[in-house]
Amino acid sequence: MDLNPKKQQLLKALEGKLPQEVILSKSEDCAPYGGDWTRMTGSPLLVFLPKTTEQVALILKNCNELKIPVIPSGGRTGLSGGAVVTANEVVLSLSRMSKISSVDLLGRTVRVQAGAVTEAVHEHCAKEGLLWPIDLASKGTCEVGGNLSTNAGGVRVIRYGMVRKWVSGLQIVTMNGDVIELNRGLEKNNTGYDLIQLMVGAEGTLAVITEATLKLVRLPQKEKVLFFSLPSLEAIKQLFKKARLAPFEILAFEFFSQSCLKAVEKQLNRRSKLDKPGEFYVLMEIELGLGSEPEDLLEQWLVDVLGADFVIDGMWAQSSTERKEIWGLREGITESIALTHEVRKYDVSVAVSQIVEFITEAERLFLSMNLEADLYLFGHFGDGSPHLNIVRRDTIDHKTFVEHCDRFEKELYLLIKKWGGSASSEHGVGLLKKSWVAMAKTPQEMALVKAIKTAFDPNHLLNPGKIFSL
Ligand code: 2HG
Ligand code: ZN
Repeated sequence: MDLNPKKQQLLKALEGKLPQEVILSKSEDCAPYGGDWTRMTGSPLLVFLPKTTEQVALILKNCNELKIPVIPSGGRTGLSGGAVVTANEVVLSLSRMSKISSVDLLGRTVRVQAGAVTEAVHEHCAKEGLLWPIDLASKGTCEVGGNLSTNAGGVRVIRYGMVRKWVSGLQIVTMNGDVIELNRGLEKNNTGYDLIQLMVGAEGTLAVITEATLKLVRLPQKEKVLFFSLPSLEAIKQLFKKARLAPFEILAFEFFSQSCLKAVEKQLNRRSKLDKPGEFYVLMEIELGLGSEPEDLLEQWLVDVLGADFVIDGMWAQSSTERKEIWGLREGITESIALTHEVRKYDVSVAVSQIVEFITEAERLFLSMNLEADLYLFGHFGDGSPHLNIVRRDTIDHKTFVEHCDRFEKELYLLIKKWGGSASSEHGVGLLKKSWVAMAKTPQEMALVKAIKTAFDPNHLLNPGKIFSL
């Protein structure tokens, strides 16, 4: 028999008020909800899987009264530990609230519940020729509530920006059980503080998002995927300059190093279709204009680029299968590296115009420290957002690896500061980037942040310890 008094009190307070299937109490049933893709994990006190906003409100209100901390949970694909259980908190999973309403064609919006899976929203809106333009490798598992709470990025930020641009209404529930509608999907509503934008990126520390009105765009019509091998980072910059001046819209401009490609090729057991390898690769997705002969313009551009000395090889996908194959090489990197190795991840951003200089210096720093680890470089070149994955060599154990990474991290954060960048470009802060927040924000800024937290959640019970410690 489980004697945890808080657990017994909460179950008693909710007795007869919630259907049985909403509550998981056996530790083996709760365990999968304790962690995320960082592989950090903890044991939830209880897991709730509500089906309605009223149930969310009831759970939060009772937890508040009993002073029990709550972790809101989406698809748990985060890479910063934002949804990880650390001290036996209750987990509130929104996964069973996954309804997607019909698309509002005039308003170009769709109303969804927070547990809707991102890819399901894409498929739903595609039937109307529309798109919620958030595209990330985890789209088949991550949920809209998590996307909003972390202000997710992804591979199309260069074209559409981050998640915060694509929401015009939120329903939230505060810790005391109040249900609040924010902005009601209005395009224009100039009435002071924008609480939606405060909720986006709050990582579930202020209130729980239960529904959202998402803004949509026309589905790109004529997409093309191009793939290049290049000799250096400087060459990527030159290609990017050419692409910026080209007669088409860039939807994605992603890069990765040869070691990343090799890891993915090994895992997928197939080779890239480029004949000549390079130190780096670029996947570029574009949308052709709707005017006459756009393909001819692209062909001319490609011939010109392939003739330049900074490109080793290049191709353009000839079918949707080939397009998916090329995207598979980019989207498979995280998994391919993590499957066989222990990894420490850095999700950095600097001004787009300085990305090459920054990566060069970061790489130099890494090599100068002679760590028993390898550096895998990839990410969103066109957003100034490289991912640095540090991979443990077999010559050291886990403990030594952590020490090596901690040493590197200190220096890396100083470097990021020097370049005026950020140590969390798109993965959020969670548990892993807290030292960066403490270092990057002034005491005055932190005091305001903490005052906002206290205004929403006076007992400090929502996702405690994430982003900052109180
Ligand atoms: C990506 O861009 C994701 O693929 C994951 O943000 C990055 O694994 C990583 O470090
Ligand atoms: Zn990324």
